Amino acid sequence: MAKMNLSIVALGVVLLLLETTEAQKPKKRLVPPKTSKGQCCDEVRSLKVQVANLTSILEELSRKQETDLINVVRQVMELDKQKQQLNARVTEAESKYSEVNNRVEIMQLQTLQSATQTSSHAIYDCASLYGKNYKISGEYKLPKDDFLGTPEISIFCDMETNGGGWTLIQRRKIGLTSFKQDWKQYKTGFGSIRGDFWLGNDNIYRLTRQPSTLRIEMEDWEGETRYAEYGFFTVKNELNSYKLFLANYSGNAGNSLRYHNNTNFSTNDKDNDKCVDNCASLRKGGYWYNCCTDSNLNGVFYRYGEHTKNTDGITWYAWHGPNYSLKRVEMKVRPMNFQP
Ligand SMILES: [Ca+2]
Repeated sequence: MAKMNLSIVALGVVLLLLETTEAQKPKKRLVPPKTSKGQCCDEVRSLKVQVANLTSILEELSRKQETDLINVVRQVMELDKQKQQLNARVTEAESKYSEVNNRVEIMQLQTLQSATQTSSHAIYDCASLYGKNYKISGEYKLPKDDFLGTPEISIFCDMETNGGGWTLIQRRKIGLTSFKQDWKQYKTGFGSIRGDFWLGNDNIYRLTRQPSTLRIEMEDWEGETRYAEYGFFTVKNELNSYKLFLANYSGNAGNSLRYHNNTNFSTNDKDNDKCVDNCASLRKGGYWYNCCTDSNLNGVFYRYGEHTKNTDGITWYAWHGPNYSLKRVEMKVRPMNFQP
């Protein structure tokens, strides 16, 4: 019995041993994945570290790039500023040069004028100056006219446009000179010959006693330019209210002075228009008003941004209608028979 019992115990031990080995088997199988998982995690960890390093390198690079870019932009801005300063210096030098040049011109002219005062080669306008070989645009002097009793005047000559020889009778470009002036001012002229001015109705009469051409050049706020030319242009004297006569339109701005043909000059203190209203007062400038206007080159100067709000601006209806005030205008005359 005891032997049997022993063998049962032995069998039991064997079985138990077998069971434990069986039980250990799966454990043994678990070992290899356990080690590979460890390797993988290490690899992932090291990759993560590498990625982190690369990311920080990238970040540093992009920061550096940004600073580099900012530096380059700064340098460009600095260079731009220097360029502007140099440009300003060049402009200043140029303007000084042209100023000096102009003074020399005027001195030469005055010498010439005093030398030819008694000769028959009289100087009437920019066209006769051009004929005497003065071919630089700028300010000149006209001697007094004893016959008309008009004094010596400063004139501005355009010696370039379409052959040159043009005497400016009006200019709008700066906008600081008011054109809301009375009869007396429009008669003698006002403003600055290098800036905005009206040459004066007496002087316009003096210039257009010889058969003349009128050229009007205009610029809008978009920088586009147009012109209107009248092959025939003249005004009468003060006794006849500087009545306007013109004909033979050509150009690309449209014929917005035709409506003013055969009309007298009006100012806010002298209503010579063909209307119940006082056009000069309504439109705030002296002009050859009909009833009232198809153009008003002596209207109010409105700056960019406010140039499309009013009807009393510098208008030329055929181009921009009644609500657009032009940026720049020049009115100039020369004899019909001028040969460049
Ligand atoms: Ca009236």
